[in-house]
Amino acid sequence: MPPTPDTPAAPDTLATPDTPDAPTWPAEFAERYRAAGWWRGETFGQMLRERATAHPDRIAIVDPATERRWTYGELDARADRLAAGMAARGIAPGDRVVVQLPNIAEFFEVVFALFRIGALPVFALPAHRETEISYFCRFTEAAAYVIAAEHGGYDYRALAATVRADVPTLRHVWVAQGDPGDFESLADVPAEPVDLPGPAPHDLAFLQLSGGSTGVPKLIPRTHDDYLYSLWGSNEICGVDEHSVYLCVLPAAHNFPLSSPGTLGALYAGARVVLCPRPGPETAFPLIERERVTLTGIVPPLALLWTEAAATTEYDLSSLDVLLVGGAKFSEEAARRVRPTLGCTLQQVFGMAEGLVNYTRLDDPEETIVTTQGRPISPDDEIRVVDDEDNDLPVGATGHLLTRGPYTIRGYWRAPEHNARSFTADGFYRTGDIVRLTDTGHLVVEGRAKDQINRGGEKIAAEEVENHLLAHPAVHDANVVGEPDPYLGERTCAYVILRPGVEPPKAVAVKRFVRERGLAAYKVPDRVEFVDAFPQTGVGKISKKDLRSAAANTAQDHPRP
Ligand code: OOB
Repeated sequence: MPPTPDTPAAPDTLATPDTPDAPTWPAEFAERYRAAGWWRGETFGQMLRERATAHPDRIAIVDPATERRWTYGELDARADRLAAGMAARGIAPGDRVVVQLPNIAEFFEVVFALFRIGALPVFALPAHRETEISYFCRFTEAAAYVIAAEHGGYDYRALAATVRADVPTLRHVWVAQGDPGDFESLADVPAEPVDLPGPAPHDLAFLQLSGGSTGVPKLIPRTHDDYLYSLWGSNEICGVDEHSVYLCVLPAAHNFPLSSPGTLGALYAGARVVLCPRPGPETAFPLIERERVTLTGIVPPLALLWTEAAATTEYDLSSLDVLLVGGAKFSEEAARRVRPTLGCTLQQVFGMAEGLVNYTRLDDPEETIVTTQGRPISPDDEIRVVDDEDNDLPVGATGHLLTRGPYTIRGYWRAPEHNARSFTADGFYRTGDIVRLTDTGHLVVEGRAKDQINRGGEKIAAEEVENHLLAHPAVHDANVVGEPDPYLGERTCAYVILRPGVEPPKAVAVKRFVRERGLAAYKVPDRVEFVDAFPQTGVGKISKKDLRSAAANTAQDHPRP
């Protein structure tokens, strides 16, 4: 066994010091969470080492696209060797490394190598393009960027070349799969393991992306202590143990498949992770049969597809015990179809990368499972449902959800102005969700106050897309809203006022313009409508509420092609 790179928390490091980059839990909260046993004082590096020592030959990761099966011992050794090679190339504790990988085994090798160093993965999604990646690299002053050469017909090396030319801090681009072109292959980085001091449990582990409602995404700083709690807390609720097999269907970097209970929860339990290269039933169902998958997590539009396909599938899905559905509201009718068609228990998940995760419990009555979005992981998750003036509302009333707890952040990374708005003075996170609490303590999501569109689980900040539309020379003003979609739940509609006297562009040209600005495809408006004016509120502000109902009416008249 190579030397242990992580040192346990020294007794004098028990506070969670505010980092210069983000506020963290006040000492009395940190003490409480430790005393309650939520924060166990471990790091991801130690966690993997312990599992690898206990059962080195057990399979940890199955990558069906390349027919690789890595044991815990192998994953651990790979993480050590990659950490040594990255450290030799100057990656130091606290450095940020943007990781943009599809669902391939290297994702875990890279992430655990960075955890061992104490460098922070910044979790980009494969759908992100130049606009997003340049921003993440620049804003985090990233030292490195990890990609696959190609995925889904897209060449990430071209993207990396542009970004590297743009961002002076970016010293390395590593290509984890495929021809590295002008960059270094990740396979050439590993070196003989070295003794690395490693992070402390209260240190930051990584930066996750917020769905956001502002012009640019905010970064979410998660610590080893707090994230590990969300993993084992989820495992207990979702029944994950060493016999579980978790199928990772959604992009691995997203908080839901990462931690609810996700791939990292499965690894925490000493279970097996199977990577699903594409989310459709034609890829997932054969893998469920072959690998005897016991649980997985998907978004509502996929759940619709899966339940439809399950009715006529030839594949044996009988190993599947639990289907987690979350990321967006799952309709009651669709929820009712899960057990009869897939033969497993539905678990609704209402979570957020900022922290709080709610689950329906496996032994909840069926009515609770299909009509609520669950209740929090922790007895120390504090939930407030408030009116517009932050007054607490009685149980059963609908209002804004505020939350605070042992795995909910106290502030975004390097964003003091946002933090003043997104958190109360006493540290509650303003989720932007409109909810109702039932008398059993379950939450029902009733809507959203934040200016965001939830397109089948993919979050789009209206302001971000509006800014891109405003860059079009013919556009005078733009407003982006969500409109109902039978499959996605919501899709985007952009209302645009054109400049007088210009040649009016076609709607498709406006969409193309947005796409060509290097934005993730899911953010390109589904529909663009030209108008002469926007509806206004009584005080003369633009009424997004009226735009939303106008969009809903049109959507009803013109269903999706
Ligand atoms: C998950 O995380 P994010 O950060 O992409 O998005 C969080 C937001 C929530 O604030 C809420 O607006 C929405 O997504 N949401 C749901 C929902 N689950 C998430 N809205 C209605 N019903 C649900 N079940 O999406 C996420 C993170 C961890 C686990 C699961 C989902």
